[in-house]
Amino acid sequence: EVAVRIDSYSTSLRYPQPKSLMSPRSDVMTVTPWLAPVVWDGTFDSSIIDSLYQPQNLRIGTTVFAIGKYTRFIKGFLETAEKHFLVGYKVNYYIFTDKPEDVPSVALGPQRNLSVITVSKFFRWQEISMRRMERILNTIEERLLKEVDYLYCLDVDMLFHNHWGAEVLSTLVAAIHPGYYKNPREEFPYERRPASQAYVPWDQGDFYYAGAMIGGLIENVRALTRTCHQAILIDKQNNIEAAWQEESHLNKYFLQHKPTKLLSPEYLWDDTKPKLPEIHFIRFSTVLKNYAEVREN
Ligand code: 2GW
Ligand code: MN
Repeated sequence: EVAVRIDSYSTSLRYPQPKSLMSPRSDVMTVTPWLAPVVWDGTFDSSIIDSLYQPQNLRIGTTVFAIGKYTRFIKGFLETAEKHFLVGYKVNYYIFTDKPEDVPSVALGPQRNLSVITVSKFFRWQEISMRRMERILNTIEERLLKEVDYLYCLDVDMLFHNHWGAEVLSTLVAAIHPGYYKNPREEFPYERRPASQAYVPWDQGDFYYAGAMIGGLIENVRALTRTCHQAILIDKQNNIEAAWQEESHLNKYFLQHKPTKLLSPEYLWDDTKPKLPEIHFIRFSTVLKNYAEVREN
């Protein structure tokens, strides 16, 4: 049982009283119409969050794919994750790579471990990205169900810059894409062809969610990867590939299975964008990369 045990709360902790008539933020949405919190700076108190989650001795898994030239991103990802990602919690990194000899050794803190999982390289980059769903699903069923309570699946071409802590934990967690949080739904780059399993009609959609972060309880991430992988296979049989590969399928899934917690763009930023006033902290952000160079075979 991994639900938060409120009964274990220690009364020794002192913190400012929550104010019933005051919203922590007036400039951003902090709760969705289905009552899922949207995590922004100012909406949570880390000392309370940690006092709830720390006693549960949670095991948190993190999958990261680094295939071909993307092995160059592992070092920065891990070094900065050690500074900011769920520090103080038991974290297992699972690095999927075709070049296990290129995985650098990075000093890990206490209670933190790393497993390398050797996988083959797909010829098309779209497959490399899309097949993560299948590979995560298989690994969940082979071992992660036994090894972790929560699983977070992240892009590797990223760096942590600030706290990314236990406030992200919930049953099913999505990150709002930094490129589309101000846009009307008609401008979201959903798959618009009805022939695809990822199809979303123009008059539907809550947010545009990023493919670079999927999280939640292991059973919920299992259900998500299973459904998305099956949808990708059906599309393949029908000779159609969704506009943004697995990100399109993920967006269809989150429309039908609402996330229980949303991460604001603080939690998944893009360094090519200027920092905007509502973004108090950039916590995790894409590394600027030379697309042409890193993507050639
Ligand atoms: C990807 C695109 C083109 C050429 C190579 C690759 C590639 C990706 C690769 O050679 N090796 C590799 O390990 N990857 C993994 O796939 C790696 O973990 C990377 O972070 C992830 C997604 O590829 P990435 O980071 O180049 O895609 P983004 O950041 O431009 O894209 C978003 O859209 C993608 C779908 O097209 C995914 O949904 C991704 O999660 C999104 O962030
Ligand atoms: Mn990426």
